[in-house]
Amino acid sequence: MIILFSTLHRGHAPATEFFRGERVACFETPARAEFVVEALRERGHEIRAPEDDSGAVLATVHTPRYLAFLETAWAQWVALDPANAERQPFPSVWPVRSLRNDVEPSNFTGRLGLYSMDNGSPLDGGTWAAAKAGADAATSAATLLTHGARGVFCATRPPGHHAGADFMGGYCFVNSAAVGAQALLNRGCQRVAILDVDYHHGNGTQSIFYERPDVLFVSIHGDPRTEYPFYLGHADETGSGAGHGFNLNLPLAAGASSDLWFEALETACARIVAHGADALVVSLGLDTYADDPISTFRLQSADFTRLGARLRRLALPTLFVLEGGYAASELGRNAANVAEGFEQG
Ligand code: SP5
Ligand code: ZN
Repeated sequence: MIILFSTLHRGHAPATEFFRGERVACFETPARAEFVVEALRERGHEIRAPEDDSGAVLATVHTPRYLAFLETAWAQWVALDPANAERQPFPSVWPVRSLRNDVEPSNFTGRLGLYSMDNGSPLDGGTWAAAKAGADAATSAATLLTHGARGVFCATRPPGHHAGADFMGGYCFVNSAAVGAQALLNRGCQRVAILDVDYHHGNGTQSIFYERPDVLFVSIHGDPRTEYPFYLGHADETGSGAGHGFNLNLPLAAGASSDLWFEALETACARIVAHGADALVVSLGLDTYADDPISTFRLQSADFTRLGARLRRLALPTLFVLEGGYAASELGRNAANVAEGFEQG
């Protein structure tokens, strides 16, 4: 399988996040992508750099004011105080119900909160370049798939599926899976399906396509009643307007077994087949792994091979995008198992 990887991800190195009132080392580390790309290289996959410039597609997935903020956020932060170059900003105030989000504050903290869903996504000097490279990988993968590749794997970070049209969150800034789906449509696909298997619901991806019938969104994830991102991902969210019926959430209770997870995968695959999709985007979170430090599902490494093989049976050009997964040293094996299952499936 062709693997798309950019070293620009290294410039996004979030230092800490909040946990029970303390700051702890951020779970979303540069080492994650390095483990993944090394394991894929060792198993004989071809590693390439992204080629396409995703700029035009990005501008249709995200809002202009959000992209403008993201591109310049670090420079704005450092302009406040040169010492900020050595520390990473966190939002501390958000426009929740009854507060206005239509007027962009000129204050940096005001803007950071406006464009954030949580305080768990620290910005770094290379965040924009890393996230843009992830989107470039997604559009490059779409190009390769529409020229006959059967599967392409974007070994990119930061992840993207929590990022909405105009906000970051959950370690995500740019929604690469959404960019990939839109690029596939732009390159001639009629109907695309996105299957999100990250432990956490892909609220950003769902919201971007919620009113559209051309992109089916299907997600298997921890029940948002108890699991992040808490405020989206329930089974009764089925799409709205023209998109009614084109959103399928399959929440599972925290601690759910692999058997239950693969049962949900069958339901998801049946819905993708019924959609008549001509291409598939997989938001590949590996945080369903039993030893993931922040999640509670119980997939074993061999289950990732089974996942890859099952997806191959859909017989669709398939764009894999790395999302979450925090058992860093085991991510390589689990990612490579998905790719191998898919190729040998
Ligand atoms: C892409 C992705 O997987 N984003 C996940 C963001 C989750 N952010 C909240 C992390 C909460 C960590 N809780 C630690 C519990 C340890 N027992
Ligand atoms: Zn996740």
